[in-house]
Amino acid sequence: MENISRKVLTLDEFTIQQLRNFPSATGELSGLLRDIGLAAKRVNVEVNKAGLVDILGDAGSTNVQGEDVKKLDVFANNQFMGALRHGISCAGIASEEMDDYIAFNDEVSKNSKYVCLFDPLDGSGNIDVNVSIGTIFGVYRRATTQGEIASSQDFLQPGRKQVAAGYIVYGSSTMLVYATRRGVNGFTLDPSIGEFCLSHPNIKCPEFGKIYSVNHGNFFRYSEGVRNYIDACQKKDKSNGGPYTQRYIGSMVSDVHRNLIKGGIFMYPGTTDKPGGKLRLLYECNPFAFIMEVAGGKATDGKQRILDIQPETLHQRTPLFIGSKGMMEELESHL
Ligand code: P6P
Repeated sequence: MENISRKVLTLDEFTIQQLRNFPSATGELSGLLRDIGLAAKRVNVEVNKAGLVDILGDAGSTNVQGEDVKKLDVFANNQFMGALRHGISCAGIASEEMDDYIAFNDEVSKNSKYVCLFDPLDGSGNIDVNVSIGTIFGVYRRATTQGEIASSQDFLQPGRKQVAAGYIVYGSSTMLVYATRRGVNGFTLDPSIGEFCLSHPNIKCPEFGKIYSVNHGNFFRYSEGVRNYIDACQKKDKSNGGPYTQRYIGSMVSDVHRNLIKGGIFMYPGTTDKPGGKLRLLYECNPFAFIMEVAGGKATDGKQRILDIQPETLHQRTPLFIGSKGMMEELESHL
């Protein structure tokens, strides 16, 4: 059966097409991705009107309809949790917004194959100033037996065990990008039909780029190796693959998305006061590390592959260096 030849494929059509190419697949992963796409559309509506809090009411107040206005990241968490709980593909979730994981205890969920970890709205501090923000998610096959209730070892798996990972960036347009081992594909929301449509098939990260992303405010708290690499970036010119430009939005989803598409390196190193860095391993760094490696890039904590780190706790942090393979190898020569 030839693939659908329609010019524009929706996310649902694409995941079903992937399913047709792998008859052994059960369709659960496609179902889970559709559930995430649905929640993303609901979050997108609220994010797009976030600037209207004076009309809609700020978090903790009641809006004109007399409903409790929730903080957007709590709202987003509830949307993704609700969509996954009511789907048929997820046995439980862990989230940046919740202290502990939640195992769904209905029969259908207990028989599901996957668990999902996510940061429902990363960079939510940027909402008030209209800077792009995003959702990040990772999907694992559960480590415990289907039929049992999910437990902590389902969520504390190294990132290399992910079967899928992705993000939604609520920016100038709203995009959903997800990776399986078969590739990375990007879908742009078409508001006229309310569907994510395939716009960036088979994304590959260029081996070299000219963008480096880091918070210079922490420069004198970085290690000597990191400072030497940043110095080398600033000295690039036409003779050695430069000149480089520094781009740092302060919203990880936007910074890493741009560097994935155009080539570049994003760094959130440890500092003298916070040697573990700021970014969370399980639901910020692991999903992006999976996506970047499938796209041909690299992701480390400065010493080892992010995807090889054995998690100890749900919310542990890690330093992160991620991006174009050639730029990462140059960084490693300085560390
Ligand atoms: P800093 C947003 O708060 C976030 O978690 C990431 O999205 C972003 O990359 C990082 O923090 C920015 O942190 O310390 O540079 O402001």
